[in-house]
Amino acid sequence: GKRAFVAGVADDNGYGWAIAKALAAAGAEILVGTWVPALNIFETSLRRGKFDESRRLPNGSLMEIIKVYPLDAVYDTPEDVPDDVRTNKRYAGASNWTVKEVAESVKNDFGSIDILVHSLANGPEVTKPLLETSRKGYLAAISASSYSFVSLLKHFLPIMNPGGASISLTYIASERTIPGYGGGMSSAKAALESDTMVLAFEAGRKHKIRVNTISAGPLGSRAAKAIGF
Ligand code: ZID
Repeated sequence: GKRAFVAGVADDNGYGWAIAKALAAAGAEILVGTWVPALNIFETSLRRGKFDESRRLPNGSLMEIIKVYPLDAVYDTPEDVPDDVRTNKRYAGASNWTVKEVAESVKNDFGSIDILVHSLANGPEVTKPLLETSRKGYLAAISASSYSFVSLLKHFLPIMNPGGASISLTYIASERTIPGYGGGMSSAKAALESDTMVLAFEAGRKHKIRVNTISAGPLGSRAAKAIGF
């Protein structure tokens, strides 16, 4: 069977959860990466059976999440983590959650994966028009929503089996003006789409790994509700 790592699952309402379910239904083993500040509530809910109804697969069985890895995809190595984050009480309880460390943990636990899913984005100023977006907000959107994929692929590639695939989720606001998708999020999706082409070339040549992105339709996820979409 195939093994998938799905980055960006913190509840049962988003694309990451739905993709994990589809992969599980097709027989894949599921590992997830959950944003550190959301880790506790996700693991508690999972343990208490709050997601059992939505874990149901077409054959009647329940999706098994083999392991939940804490992840913050805006940090590549422990050296990149600023002190205020490291000591923040929402982060202090977890460890090894930078991208490099998560890839190392998955390698130590399972050796390899076949499928890498990037289903995460964050734009702190998404409700602001681009004209009112700060440099800090713009760069934060790019860091969390675009470079996070470059970093995940870079660090997971060495443990991906040849013939494997990676995928991310984008939005058409990258190529058409969609008011309300601000804060540099439209820019971040444009970067993600361009990077998909370049990374497909590089990862395809070097490791026989496919790189694709899907332009998603509307889904009432936590992220979408936060921007009133
Ligand atoms: P979600 O909240 O379920 O997933 C986002 C996840 O990212 C959450 O679990 C966060 O905890 C996690 N996260 C945030 N920052 C970090 C970080 N630094 N490190 C690790 N994890 C982090 O929302 P979702 O399912 O909507 O989002 C998944 C992907 O789908 C994102 O790339 C979205 O941009 C993309 N997407 C979603 C939608 C949508 O409708 N939900 C659309 C397009 C793309 C869209 O906005 N018409 C109007 C709007 C849209 C489509 C059509």
